[in-house]
Amino acid sequence: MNVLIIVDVQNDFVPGGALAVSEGDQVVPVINRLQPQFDLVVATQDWHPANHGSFAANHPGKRIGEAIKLNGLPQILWPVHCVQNTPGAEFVRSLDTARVTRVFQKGTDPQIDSYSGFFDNGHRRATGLDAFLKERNVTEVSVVGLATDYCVKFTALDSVTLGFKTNLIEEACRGVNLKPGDVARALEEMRRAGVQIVGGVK
Ligand code: VGL
Ligand code: ZN
Repeated sequence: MNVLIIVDVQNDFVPGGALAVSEGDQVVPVINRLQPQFDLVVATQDWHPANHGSFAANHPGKRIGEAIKLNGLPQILWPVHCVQNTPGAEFVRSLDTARVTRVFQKGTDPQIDSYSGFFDNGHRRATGLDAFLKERNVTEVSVVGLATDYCVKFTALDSVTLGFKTNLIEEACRGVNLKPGDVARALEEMRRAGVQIVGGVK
């Protein structure tokens, strides 16, 4: 069994959103076209409470893009984004969700961020995605969505570690590039870890 994991294709991560990824909207038609090739489709959703510790606004005097320690873990400070039950947290309207069998929400604990769809950034709590996939005898995972250098990367890296044959479909991902070259470095890091970087729609 293979699965397509659609990472964080939410309004705040596409142009016009609070943490807009350049060309983030362009992944949507590609992902819609890919979905029928998979036995199973799931999605992750960044789903923060308003008091989340990853928001610069919750750290007086700190700026967006600054690095801090949040409960002992390195944390980049972001604009307020993907707040639970706000339009920015909704999936992009044009994303076809008819075949999405389960949504895994992450980043709900105000004290810790969660880039991966599998675990929080401290690997303390599982989202249930690993168990869900193993119960369904999934052996091969393909990851798409936003953002290549954060949530997509950490989801793919955890997937490899958890024993899944893991592909990243480059054409169906876009990154933040907070620093120039971040996406290229993320792709290299994934490749070194055993993720197959594949071009696009077969
Ligand atoms: C993400 C930064 C903060 C992502 C989520 O989906 O890649 N990036 N929260
Ligand atoms: Zn977030």
